[in-house]
Amino acid sequence: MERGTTLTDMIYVTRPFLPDLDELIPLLEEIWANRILTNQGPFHQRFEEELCHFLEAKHVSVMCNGTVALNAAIAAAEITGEVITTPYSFVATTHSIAMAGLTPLFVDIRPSDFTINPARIEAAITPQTSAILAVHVYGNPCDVDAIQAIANRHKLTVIYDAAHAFGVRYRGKSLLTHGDFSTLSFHATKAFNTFEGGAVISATAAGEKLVRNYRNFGFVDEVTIPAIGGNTKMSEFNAALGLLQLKHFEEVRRQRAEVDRRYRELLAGIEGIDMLPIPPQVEPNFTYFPILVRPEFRMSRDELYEHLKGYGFYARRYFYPLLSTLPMYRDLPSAGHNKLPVATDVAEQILCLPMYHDLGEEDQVRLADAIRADRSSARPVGVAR
Ligand code: T4K
Repeated sequence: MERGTTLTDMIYVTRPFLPDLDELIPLLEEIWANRILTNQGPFHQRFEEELCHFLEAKHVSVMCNGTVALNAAIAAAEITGEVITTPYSFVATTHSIAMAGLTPLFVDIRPSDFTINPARIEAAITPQTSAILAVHVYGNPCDVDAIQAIANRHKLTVIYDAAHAFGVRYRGKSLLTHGDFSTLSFHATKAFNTFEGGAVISATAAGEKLVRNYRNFGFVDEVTIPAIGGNTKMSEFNAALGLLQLKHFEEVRRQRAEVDRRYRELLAGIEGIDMLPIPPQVEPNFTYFPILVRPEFRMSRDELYEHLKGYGFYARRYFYPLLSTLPMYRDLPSAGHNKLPVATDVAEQILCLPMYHDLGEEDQVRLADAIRADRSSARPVGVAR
């Protein structure tokens, strides 16, 4: 049955795009025939080559997920001490700093696009600071020029967590061409998925070499292991799927753009509901559709979240709670919420609405009606309207 035609269907925040199984079978037959399942086999190699082309990047190293991509970039950057970062992200961002034995140093975000505020970075730098880990949150480009200028002045490494930024173009070119490293996630919930997967984009061949050594236990060759590494390789199955998904990406992006356009029309003019504008000179990938539920709206964000569930819409509070409030980070000197007023407010007001390629217009209209409806009028899922 088509999505949207049954009253018992829950609509989740996302639904992955999958190609026809028929398209995948020949690739699986190839894997079955040659029995190379992993360890940087032929599909892995082809996927990296095609990603280099598509992402306009010279050095792409695929990984088994976006979190280990962050781990690999941090290891390759040989960072020490403190890392300036945003508290407004998915938990993997801050955890990757802590897991490397480094200290996160939180800096507030900009109200315009929720990326780290470069005007706050310089004052936060201490003699222990060696890097900036910024996030292109929802695919919104960080202020890459200002960040690079600060990094150059203070000799800091720049890593972009670009988990949300696959295929995003900024000022006519790939957003992933900035910084020393950028990391991607190809998780099922992303605009481009390989079920699980990720990648590190390195600015230099030397950086790429270190990332790739990390990916394979630190091996350089059979008997040379100069550094500590993990096993963060992508399997041949995921790489083959990635090659196939790449063929469909632009069509999926077009479909998502249409869903985004409809939301902007349907939600315009609701008092207390703010949508984030698409930033200038950006070609987005439309992975998320965040709204802010302002105090002027007649329900709180959490009330609206529950209210929408009553209508069968499972929106998500990406990103709440703020990472600086988590038990392992909240005692850090940089974590005080008086130092992070913008991020604190945004985390309290954010709600990401369902966003995926084949979200139907009928469902979007129902969702917009539910946002307009009274709290008392919520109907349990499955009850005929
Ligand atoms: N950096 C940033 C900025 C990130 O946002 C992320 C991940 C990372 C780093 C780390 O990358 P990875 O290591 O994950 O590659 C999800 C994702 O698991 C996570 O990848 C993502 N960010 C984060 C923002 O969201 P959950 O726990 O909210 O996902 P879950 O399982 O509740 O899924 C949401 C909805 O999607 C479900 O209600 C239904 C739908 N769904 C989900 C899955 C997994 C499907 O339809 N099919 C599926 O297979 O974390």
